[in-house]
Amino acid sequence: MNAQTNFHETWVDPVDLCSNEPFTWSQFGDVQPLPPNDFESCIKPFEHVSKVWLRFVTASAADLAFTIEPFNLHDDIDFALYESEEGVPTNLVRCVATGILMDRTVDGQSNCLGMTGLSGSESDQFEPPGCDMAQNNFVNAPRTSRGQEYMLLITNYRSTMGFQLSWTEAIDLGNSICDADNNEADQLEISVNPNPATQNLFGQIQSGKAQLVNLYLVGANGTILEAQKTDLHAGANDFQLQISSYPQGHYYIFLSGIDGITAVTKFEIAK
Ligand SMILES: [Ca+2]
Repeated sequence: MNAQTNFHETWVDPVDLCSNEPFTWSQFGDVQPLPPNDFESCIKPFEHVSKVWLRFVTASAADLAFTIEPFNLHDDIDFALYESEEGVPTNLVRCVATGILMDRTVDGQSNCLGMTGLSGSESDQFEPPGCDMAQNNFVNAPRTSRGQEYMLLITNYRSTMGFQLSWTEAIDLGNSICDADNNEADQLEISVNPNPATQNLFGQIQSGKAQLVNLYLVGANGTILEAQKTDLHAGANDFQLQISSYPQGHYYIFLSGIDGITAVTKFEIAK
């Protein structure tokens, strides 16, 4: 890319959210463009190691409230919410950059790590970088109008582990930007039992098409414990994992399919 490149041209590959189901991003990987200098975002280039852009359209007026929960609960997730038009940000509306101060311990700054989001109980619109006792990870949930498009930049300062975004007020998403993506062939879902498990974990994967996926067993701290490639056929696919050698605790299974489709489930090992 040279200096003459219009940054907008590099922005047209966000992940489109087409429903109000919780959205999971299993692991940051793609290098995505930074926010342009046009906007006084509170997120600066040195403030993160990984990032992803999401895009959505509100189908009706709603309070735009969500939580973003990092899978690694000590991660520092920041975000910037922009109004946008056809994939081009036009107005920065909310920004959260709270994060730990490096000369202090993580334990004393838990109010600046972990879950973040938009909340109706907040009145501030921006949380600057840094951490003091007056700061938290939440800013005001804006009222949105029907048909408004948004782009949401989500960054992770501490790791490439992913997150789950959950809508916490009633909201309908989706319109023409989703028609091409809202395809049954993109279905990928995973469930496991028993939970908690002790010896063997039995799982079922629902896939909208035949595909080769990567399956990861991940510890609560984000460590990948096992990785395997699994050939799925369209429909229900059973699998089994021997988990007796792992200590008691919480674990995740991540699936990463072709086309960037992912699925995740959380379970517990009990002794
Ligand atoms: Ca706040």
